[in-house]
Amino acid sequence: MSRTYKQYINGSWTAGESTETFESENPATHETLGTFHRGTEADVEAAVAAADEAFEEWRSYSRIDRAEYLWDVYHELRDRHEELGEIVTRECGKEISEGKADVTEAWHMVEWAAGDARHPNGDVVPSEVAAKDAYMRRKPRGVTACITPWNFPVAIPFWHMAVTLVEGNTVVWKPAEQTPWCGQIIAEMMVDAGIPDGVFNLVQGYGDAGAALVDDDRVRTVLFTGSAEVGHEIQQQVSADPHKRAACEMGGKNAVVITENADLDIAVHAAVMSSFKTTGQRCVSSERLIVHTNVYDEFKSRFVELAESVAVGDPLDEETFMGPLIEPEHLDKVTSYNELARDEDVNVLVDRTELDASEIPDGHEDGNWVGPFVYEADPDDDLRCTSEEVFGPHVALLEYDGDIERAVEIQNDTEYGLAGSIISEDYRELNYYRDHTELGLAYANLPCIGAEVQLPFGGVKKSGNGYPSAREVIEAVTDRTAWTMNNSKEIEMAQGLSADITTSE
Ligand code: UN1
Repeated sequence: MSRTYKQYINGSWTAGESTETFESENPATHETLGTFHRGTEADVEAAVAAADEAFEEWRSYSRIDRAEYLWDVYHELRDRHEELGEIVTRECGKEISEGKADVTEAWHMVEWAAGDARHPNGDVVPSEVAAKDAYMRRKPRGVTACITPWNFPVAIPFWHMAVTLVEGNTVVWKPAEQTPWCGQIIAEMMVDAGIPDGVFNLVQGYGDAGAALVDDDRVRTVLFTGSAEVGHEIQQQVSADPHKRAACEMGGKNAVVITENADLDIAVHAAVMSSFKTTGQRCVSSERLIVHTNVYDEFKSRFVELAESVAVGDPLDEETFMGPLIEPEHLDKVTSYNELARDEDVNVLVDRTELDASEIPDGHEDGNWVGPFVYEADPDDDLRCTSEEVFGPHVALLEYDGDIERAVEIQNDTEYGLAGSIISEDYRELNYYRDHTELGLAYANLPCIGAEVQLPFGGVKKSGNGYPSAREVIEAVTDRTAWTMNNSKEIEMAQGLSADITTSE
């Protein structure tokens, strides 16, 4: 029997205004995991009002006192690692080591944010004038809307919320409608930590609730991680209001470059991880492999062999490499991109769009199953399949001839700029790639997934305008004041500017 869960607004669990509910489904089985009250505009309004009301008091606490609440959450995340990791896997379909890593990444972010509360904060800045002290102070901006995706249903909410709360902002959070159960458990942790009423609010639901949140005048900052389509809409809307700011992290059409100087063991390993981990459903997943002609044939045969055989199946089984896709609509999307690639006349090398019945574990016939789809295409052809983000295990081999400049040209030939990696033993190639790729996250001799929380995370171009994670989120959720104070009884100005007041007398 699945339970019906409430929202958490102004310190209380509430069904909210609507009688409408929605269900969370296990993507591997379609089993119902829970029923959730669907947030309405009125619920968003109540949550924002509560967050606005709670802000003055919350900001008056010291950063260290605010961080104490997060340390409690940190301990609960660690104590419930196994349980919550399994819930992540059951609700979003990632295989179990990924489900657990999601929880680990969450407590790393909480540790970073709460630990940062005791670190020096701000800069002491010199002045030309000896009697002046100058330093930088930060102020919280106020009510922060956090809108998070289903693919990292525990980690990404803490990328958004941990720093935001420590810096003295209040939060209204709308998790993805596909993973409300993870949202519920995180809210329970905040309640267990005793977070003051109104400081943290959970509204469950769909895009209409998210839109109402972005729209509310009292929301000062919007942190969004998700699709480029929604993110760009948010950016446009928010830019029309001078009081608001949005930090958005969106998708990519990421690539791994494999040069003629690559160690092919590393290349094949990194490419399989980059393309198929999380069933290709990371915003940093790779859908393009840019391979030098001298190593192309060997790379291709080794990569294809693994793509033919990687284990797709029950994500709770430790032997599984790829779980299901998140939902039937997404299965349709990935399938249609595989068809589109065929229509665009690429050379298909592996097509596991429809898995064999024997590959699907018993009791999982209804899951959203898909296997790898691998093809080769000409990097000079203007194709939709090699330029649009699919968000699935759909990957193109792009053969190039020439030097690293040519490989980087192909890498940069995309509207996106999130993550990428280069496989090479030649330091000149590595450094050229590092300095000339249009990317927020770049790796050498590694997969292009798996960033750690203490690094900046985010992209350039169509992939993002701000960094709703790690250190950079501080910039998004605070305003700086450059504070200058005079210790002298005289006023002395910098730049040789005269401080004399002359009169006509
Ligand atoms: C995402 O791809 O949506 O770097 C987030 C990584 C993870 C986060 C990915 N730490 O792969």
